[in-house]
This record gives sequence, structure tokens and C-alpha cells, in this order.
Amino acid sequence: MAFYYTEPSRTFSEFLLLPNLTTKDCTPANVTLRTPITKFKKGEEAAISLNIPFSSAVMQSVSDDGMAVALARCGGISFIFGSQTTANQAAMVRKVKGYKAGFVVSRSNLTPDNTLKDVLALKEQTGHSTVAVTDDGTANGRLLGIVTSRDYRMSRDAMDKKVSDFMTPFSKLIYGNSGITLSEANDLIWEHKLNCLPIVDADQNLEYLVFRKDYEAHKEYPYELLDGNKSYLVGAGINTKDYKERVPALVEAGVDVLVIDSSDGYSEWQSETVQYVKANFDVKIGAGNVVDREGFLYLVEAGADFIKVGIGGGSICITREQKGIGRGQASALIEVAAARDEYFEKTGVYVPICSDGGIVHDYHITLALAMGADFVMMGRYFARFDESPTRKLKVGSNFVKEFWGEGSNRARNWQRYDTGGKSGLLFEEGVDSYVPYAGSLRENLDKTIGKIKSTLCNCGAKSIEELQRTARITLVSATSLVEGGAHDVILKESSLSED
Ligand code: RVP
Repeated sequence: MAFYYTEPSRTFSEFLLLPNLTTKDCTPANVTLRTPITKFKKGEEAAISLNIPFSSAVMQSVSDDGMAVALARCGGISFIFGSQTTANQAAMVRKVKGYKAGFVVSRSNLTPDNTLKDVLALKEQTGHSTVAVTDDGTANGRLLGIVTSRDYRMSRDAMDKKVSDFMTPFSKLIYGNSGITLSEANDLIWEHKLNCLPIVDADQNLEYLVFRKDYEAHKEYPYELLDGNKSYLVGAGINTKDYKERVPALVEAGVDVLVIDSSDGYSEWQSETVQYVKANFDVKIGAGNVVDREGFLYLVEAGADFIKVGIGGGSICITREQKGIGRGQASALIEVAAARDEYFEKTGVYVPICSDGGIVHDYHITLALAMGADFVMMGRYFARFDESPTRKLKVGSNFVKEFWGEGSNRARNWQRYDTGGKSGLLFEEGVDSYVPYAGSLRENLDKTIGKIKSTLCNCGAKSIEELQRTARITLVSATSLVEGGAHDVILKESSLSED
């Protein structure tokens, strides 16, 4: 006879937190959201921690190198999507690792033989007023000069005037040498009243430009997630099919942490993949997704560094409808967190868990953390921002961004859903959709983090670990849910906001 759970499967919206005593020192400024994402022994530090408990989903429509840089800048991590060729995925990882905050690869470049007309056309096209002049017109060619709008007069100069005749030549440029730190570069910028400092190698080849305004922006990111070389941390998704080819390339590109991306991770293929990676590489690897104690323990025994929880709760996911498998995200998380705590008690090894999918409101993130998640993974949340890789469109009178599931025909990520046998995507497990455009990642994250910290203060907790230990959580009845929103009033237009 089949096993029956006596409790129904529950989602985040069915729970609320109760406030605990808020002491005077428990203010948002004193709350830290730093959190471990890889396993560690009692009394030791995790090899990788995030400064905010956010990761972006392993999805084509969410996590490319642009999102990875933007999120790491704010303290979280992206897992670059794996449903692309190994070479392309490795190139994205390499771009993130090669990205130096404040150091930009020049995007506007010409040769000395170009003309003022070319300068103006380039300016129109890129919006940049600083043009690097290199021997071959590339971003890393031999630097021969710089052109800014101070070097020409539109009213006097002929359009066919050669760049070599009006650029500031290299001999008159202040420049930094390869390896200079951002703060040293900034000192030169201030000392010489520059707007832009070129950085060149020993052969005078251009490496980067450092702009005064970028340095200012850089200082505004206090939670940046950096490795020992001051490069951003980045993750990448892998599958259980081509890992022997994919993992070496990702490791070579400098990836910090891998995750096996699968809708159902409780499988021998995942165990084999984890063991292979652990035996052959010095890189952290998470596994999943699971929704119960058995799945958690199985992957931990295989050697996984963190476990991802959730089946069928994703906003674009139709796995539950298509296949009838899954579990309410809250129920799954509560059971896995209990298994994790028990495992820690028994072995002294703490295995972080990630709640993946189904976050709709910001408070769901706080609930997930209170229920034992160490971090969350989100797709829809990040897809709405400028930094996601998809198109922004106008539909009716609203701006939207495209967002599609990995199990949709558009992504065709059959490896994620493979259960052995013939390869290919027989039926869809995800949809192709739009999400309302919401602006910049930074602005939205600041708001969400503000809410989370504020709730932690209500709960008398100054850290995620304290919240997990002391939170009091209650189920809500369907009727009391109504009480939670504005009710029995006539809303004015201005109050009808999205979130
Ligand atoms: P959400 O944040 O609710 O948008 O959920 C994102 C998650 O949904 C992903 O991290 C992944 O686990 C899952 N996903 C991605 N594609 C699909 C699908 O096509 N079914 N599901």
C-alpha cells in the first residue's frame, strides 16, 4: 500500500511569523544577512558564504554573465545557465572572473587614421564620449592616444580631420600600469584631475579604462562578493549527462561553485556526478532538487556541499500539472531543514540548504530563512530587472521582460528533466511568459533587503542563524489571509501598487 502523508503540502503564503521581543540594539543596521552556502564542520567557517542570502536561478532567461556581475556586486551569487554549449558557458564564467570592479574594457575604439566623422558616429552609437585610439582599433591594441570631447570643436574642425591630428597622444597621457589597484588608480585620477585613466601593460597595450564616476559607484557597493583576487564569485549549473566534459572547462574558467540543475535530484545519476566531481576537482558542488529527508540524506552521503530544495513551485513550472510530482515549498523546506539539523547534531557537519522556486512576495524569503533555508534561489524575481538577459517589451501600456522555463520548448533543457532512456524533451514542464518590468536590480534588492532586515528586528534576530533558532511561525487560516491585506475599504488609485 502506498504511503500517505497525514499533513497536506503547504506553501509560504500559509504561514506567518510572530514577533519576538525586539531589544534596543536589534536595529536593521545591526542585522547581518551573511550566510554559508557550502558545508562546514562545527566551529569552522564555510569556504563560501554570501553577503546576502540570494542566488539567481540556473536559467537562460535569468543568469548570464551580466546578471552574475550585478548580483555579486550586491553580495549574492548567480549560477550561470548550463543549457548552452560548454564553451559558451565557460566563456561567461571567464568574463565574470575577469571582470574587475571599476576597470572597464574600452567599448569605444578607433585607429589614428579614422576621422572626426567616425568619432561622432561612434559617440552616437555607444553614448561614450571617451574614445581610445589604438593601432588596430581594438580594445586591447597598442594605445596611441585618447579622444574626448575636449579635443575637437564641432564648429571649427573639418569632418575629415584625422584622429591622429587632434587626439591627446600617448606621450601626453597620464596612465596607470598593469596590476594597479583601484584605489591607486583613483589617486592618479584625483591628483591629475582626470575623468578617465587608461591602464596599459609593459608593451603599451591598452588593458582597461578607469572612470572617475565608476570609482564613486564602486564605493556604493559595500556587500560586494569577492574572492581573494578581488574577482566576483560566480556559480554555474551542470547536468548529469555531459559533466565529464563540462566540469573541467568550468573549473578551468575559474568557477567558484557548481550546482547540478535538475527538477528531481533524488537519483543515482546525481550521486555519481557528485562523486565524480569530488574525486577529480577541488570545487564546491551543490545537488538537488529534493523535497524530503530521504532525498537530502542521499545527496549529502554522496558528498554534496549544499542541497537545493523544491519541486514544481517555480513560477514558470508546470511539472506538478504534467507529471503529478512535487510538494508545497514550505512543507518540503521544513522537512529538509529538520533532516539537516539532525544530521548536524549527529555528525557535526552543517550542510546549507537553498530554497529554490516559488518566492512571490518579499516576506516569503524571510519565511524561507526562518524555516531553515540558508539562502534562496529565484528566477521570476530577477527576471524582472534591467540586468536579466532577456528583451524588455511593451505589451499594451506596460513594460514587461521575457521569462521562460528551462523545461519549455524555448529552452529545451532536456538534461534537466531527463529520467534516463531516450534523450529529448517529450513534453514541456515549463512555460514561456512575461513578467512585469521592475527597473534596476540594485533598487529592488535594497527594498527587499530592507524588508527582510526589518522583519528580523521584529523577530528579535540579528542574523539568519538566530532567526532560524528563535523564529515562531504560525499557520494561517484561509479566512485570516483576507485580514492580512487591505480589506473593507475602497482603495484609492495610488494605493493599487504591484507588490
Ligand atoms: P521562481 O523563482 O518561482 O521563478 O522559480 C525559479 C525556479 O523554477 C528555478 O530555479 C528552477 O528550479 C525552476 N524552473 C526553471 N525552469 C523550470 C521549468 O521550466 N519548469 N522550472
